[in-house]
Amino acid sequence: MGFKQLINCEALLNTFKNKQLVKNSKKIQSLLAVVMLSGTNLVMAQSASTADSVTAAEKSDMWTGVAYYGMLFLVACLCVAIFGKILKVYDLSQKMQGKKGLNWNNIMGIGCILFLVAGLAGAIWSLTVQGSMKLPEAASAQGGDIDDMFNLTTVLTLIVFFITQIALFGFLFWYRGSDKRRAYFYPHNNTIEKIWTIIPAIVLTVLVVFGFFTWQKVMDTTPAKNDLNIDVTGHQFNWELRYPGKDGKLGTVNYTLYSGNNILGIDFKDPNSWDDLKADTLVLPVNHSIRINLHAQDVIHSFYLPHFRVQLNAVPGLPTFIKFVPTITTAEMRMKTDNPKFEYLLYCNKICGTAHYNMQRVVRVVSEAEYQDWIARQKPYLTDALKKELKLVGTTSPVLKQVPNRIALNN
Ligand SMILES: [Cu+2]
Repeated sequence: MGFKQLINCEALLNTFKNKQLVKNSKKIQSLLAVVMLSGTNLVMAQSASTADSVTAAEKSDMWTGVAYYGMLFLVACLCVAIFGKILKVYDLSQKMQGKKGLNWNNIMGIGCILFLVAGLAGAIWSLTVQGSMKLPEAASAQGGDIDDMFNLTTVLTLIVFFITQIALFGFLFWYRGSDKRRAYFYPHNNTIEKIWTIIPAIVLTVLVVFGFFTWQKVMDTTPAKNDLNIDVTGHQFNWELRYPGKDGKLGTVNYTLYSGNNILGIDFKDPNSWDDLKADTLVLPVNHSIRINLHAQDVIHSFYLPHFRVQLNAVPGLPTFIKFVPTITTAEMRMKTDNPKFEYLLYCNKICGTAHYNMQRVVRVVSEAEYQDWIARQKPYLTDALKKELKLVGTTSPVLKQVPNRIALNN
C-alpha cells in the first residue's frame, strides 16, 4: 500500500468516524448531561463530607442523593428489560418446538395488577411516613380553618385517587385481551355522563365556597382598636422588627430617609416614631390580635410563620398587611410537642438571594404580663448615634418636639 493510498484510507476512515459521531452526538450529549448531573451531586456530597461537623450518619446519607436514586431507577429499568427479554426468548423457543407460546395478554394484565399494588403501597407508605412529619397543631385562630380546608381537600382527593387507580388498573386486568370474548362497543351513556359531571361539580363548589369564606376571614386586615401593630421589614438577609412604644402607634417610614443609623428610614418628624422600639425576637402576647405591617427594602421577601399558617409577601414599595391571633404560647407548644427546645420561627419564603435560607427570627408567644415585661426592656430606634446624626445631641424630650423644622435638613 503506497503512502497516498494510506492517506486516502485514513481520510475515508475519518469521514466515516465523523458521520458516526454526528449520528451519535445527541446520544453522547444526553449521556454527558447524565454524567455531569451525577458528578455535580457527588462533588457536592464530598464537599459536605469535608466539613468537620459531619457525623458518620450524615456521611452515609450523602449517597442517598439524586445520583443514587437515578442509578437505582436505571437498575430497575434494566432488570425489567432483562426479564422481558428472557420471557421473549422462552416464548420463541416454545414456538420453535411447535408448542403454544406465552399468553402476553395475561402477562400484561398481571403486570398491571402488580403495578397497582406496588403504587398503592407506595402511596400509603408515603402518607404514613412523610405524613407523620407534618407541622404540629395550628398555633393561631385562623390556622385551624386553613388546616380544616387542607384536610378536607386531602381526604376528598384521596378518595378519588383510590377509586380511579383501582378502576383504571383493575379494568386493564379484568378486561385484558382474550380469544374467548369480543369487545363491546359502548360509545355513550347519559346517566354516566350526568354522574361524573354533577358529583365533581358539587364537590368543587363546596371546596370553592369553603375556600372563599376562609380566604375572606384570613385576609381581613381592617385595623381594629386593640390590634398590636408591628412593623416587619425584610432586606437581604434579615428581618427588622419595630414595635410601637407607650403611645401604641408606629411612626411613618420613608425610604428616602434611609441612612446607616436609620436603616428603616423612619420619619422622625412624626412624633409617633420617637418611642418606636427595636427588637431581635418577634414576641407576641397570646390571644391578642396582631397586625403585621410588611415592608421590603430590596427584593421581594415573604413573611412566613408556618406554625401559625401565616404567609404574605413583603414587596418593595408596596406595604402589605396581615392579621392573626396567636393561641398557643411557646411554653404550651413545648409541652404539646414534648420538645423542651421548641421555638416558633419566622422564615423568609421567597428565594431572595444567597443567604435566603438563613433569614430567620425566633418568634415567642407569651402571656400578656410577660409581654409587658419584655417590651419595657426594648431599646428605642432613636439611638444616641441617630440623635447625633440628626443634630439632636443634648436635646431632651420637650425640645425634641421642635424637631420637625430641624430634621427638614435631612430631606
Ligand atoms: Cu428573603
